[in-house]
Amino acid sequence: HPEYQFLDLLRRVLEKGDERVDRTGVGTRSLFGELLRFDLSNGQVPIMTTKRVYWKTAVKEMLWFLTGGTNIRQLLEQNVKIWSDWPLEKYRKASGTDISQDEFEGRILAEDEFAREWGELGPVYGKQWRRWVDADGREHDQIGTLIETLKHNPSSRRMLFHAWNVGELDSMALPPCHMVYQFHVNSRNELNCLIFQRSCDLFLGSFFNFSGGAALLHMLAQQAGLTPGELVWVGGDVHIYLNHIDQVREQIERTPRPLPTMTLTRKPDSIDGYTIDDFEVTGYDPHPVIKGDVAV
Ligand code: DHF
Ligand code: TMP
Repeated sequence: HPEYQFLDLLRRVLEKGDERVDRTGVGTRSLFGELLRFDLSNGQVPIMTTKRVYWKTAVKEMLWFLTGGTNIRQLLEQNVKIWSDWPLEKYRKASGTDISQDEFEGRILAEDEFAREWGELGPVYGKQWRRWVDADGREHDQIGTLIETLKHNPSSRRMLFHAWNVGELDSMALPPCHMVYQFHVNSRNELNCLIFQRSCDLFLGSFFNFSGGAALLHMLAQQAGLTPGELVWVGGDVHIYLNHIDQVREQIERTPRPLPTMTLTRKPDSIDGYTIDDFEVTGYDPHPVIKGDVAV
């Protein structure tokens, strides 16, 4: 079962991880340089089963990246709250108030001006993927270029998009974690994707990264007239936060259930046409959710 690769990684990080203090002050156990492979060619998707993963939230996040958006308002309109902590922290510091997350999110939704000023994450994923600005001020749509290459020159070794725009890192709320996506088409017309993630929160972020990556692979394959192949995931600093250790111990005791399958119910005219309703996941019967606090 493919999920054992992931559970083994959790176990190794718990047992052998180097314990250190990280940027957030929470502390982690961490290993460096890990690789997981998931085969999507049989319809299965790496939506893990040893705890319930909110895969729709992960797909909505991926769709938001693809719009080129960088403001949390778009996410909140879809009831997605996973990116609120960072603007909230910034607003609390700047205003000196202790506004609740609910109230902050309410104001982002209700007030245009407030959303423009406080909902913005800076030039994060969406901006770099769809509108990377070069030294001459020209914008580059890396996703558009990728799809054209997949269609017309699929043997290329240059099919990738990148979010680590060095000159703009300082204006991002968080520098990109999943920063490079490279693609490959094999002789069976299957589309393979390699995600390079420099930093991975194994208990919270990873599930979203695998699920979102799988959704992206499905959309790109469909747009380019290919079928999904392998999702290869490479992690740099792969860690478990110290306040997630009990949860991870509980999770690794669980027995994986069959992975679900993903299908697209419709073929939109372009990569910009997808909505959450186009994704159908069947056979998802996970173990119960396990909660953990995110380190900000
Ligand atoms: N920082 C840290 N420390 N870890 C992260 O995983 C992380 N991820 C970011 C931004 N910064 C981060 C963006 N992605 C959650 C999941 C993904 C994510 C941010 C947060 C999260 O809190 N997940 C919870 C709740 C899910 C929900 O309420 O929908 C989970 O239990 O999966
Ligand atoms: P860092 O910038 O100091 O590495 O902190 C980013 C944290 O967020 C780190 O724990 C990794 C985690 N993360 C993910 O695991 N997946 C994601 O998609 C994002 C955005 C962050």
